[in-house]
Amino acid sequence: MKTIDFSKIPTFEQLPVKPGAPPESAWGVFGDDDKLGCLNFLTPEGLVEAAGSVQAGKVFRLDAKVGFAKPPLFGRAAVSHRIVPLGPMANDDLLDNYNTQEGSQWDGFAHVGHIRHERFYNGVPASAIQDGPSSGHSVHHWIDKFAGRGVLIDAYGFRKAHGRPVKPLESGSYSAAELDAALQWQGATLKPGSILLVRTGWMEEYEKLTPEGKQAIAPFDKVKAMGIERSTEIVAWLWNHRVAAIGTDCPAVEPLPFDLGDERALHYRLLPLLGLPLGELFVLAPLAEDCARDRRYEFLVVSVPIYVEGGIATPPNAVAIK
Ligand code: UVW
Repeated sequence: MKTIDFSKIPTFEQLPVKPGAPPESAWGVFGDDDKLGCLNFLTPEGLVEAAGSVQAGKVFRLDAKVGFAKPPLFGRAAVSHRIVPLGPMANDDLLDNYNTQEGSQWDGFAHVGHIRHERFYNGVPASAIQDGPSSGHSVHHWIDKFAGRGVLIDAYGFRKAHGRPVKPLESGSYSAAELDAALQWQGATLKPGSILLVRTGWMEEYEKLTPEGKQAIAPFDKVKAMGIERSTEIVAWLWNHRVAAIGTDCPAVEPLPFDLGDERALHYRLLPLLGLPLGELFVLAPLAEDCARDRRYEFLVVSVPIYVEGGIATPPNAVAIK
């Protein structure tokens, strides 16, 4: 973690700063060899300040249990847990077939490159994505960088409180204006260098489905979800607020279904262009309920990515502490 001078960071409107970099890209802002992207907005000062928001001694786990999605979404492999006896009084574990994106996850920068520019964040080519420490991008670069101020926007709770219909398992979106309105309703602010969590209600609704219902919505072309609007406005809003990472309780941060050929997809604009980690399938309801009770939507977030050199994505292994 490094101190940064936020006043020297270009606005979204000033991007790109690097000659030849694609429009709307933050390539070069944090250096040509940067592997952290917006995680650079998490500073030692921000972390110390966030520690001050720990006042009640409450810990909220943000990952669902491994294997919660049955079957995993988008055709991903299902993990299985086996106990391997070592001796009469000793055991090990085996997690077979573990896909780091089978459930709650941060998408790393090697997960998705830009379809037209054919580059990953900061201009890294596909040929540089490989197994091991020399990969062009990897979640192992994040293992000691992912802690700081967390802010929850309970977009789902905001709509419900205003008597507006909200169907998390249907396609729909939250605009920047609505996120601002929800923040105001909560009495919260989004300070520069925050890990932003947005509750859409998707996980809670998913848990209410029958096994057959879960099976039916699992394929990529069948999943529907409320999410963050696919718009230039929201991309600018995230960058100009210096959001360090965005974690949601829906499957793709953005609404589903989405067209993989659509350049406006947030997966293309946020991961490869801005270098913003995307968090999906987080557990946010217990945290949201607690925030509504004490009207405190700011807390410490600590996420410890899996230490796999060359890792594409990671379970968040994250907690919010109040
Ligand atoms: C999609 O691309 C829809 O999601 P994920 O980040 O899980 O691959």
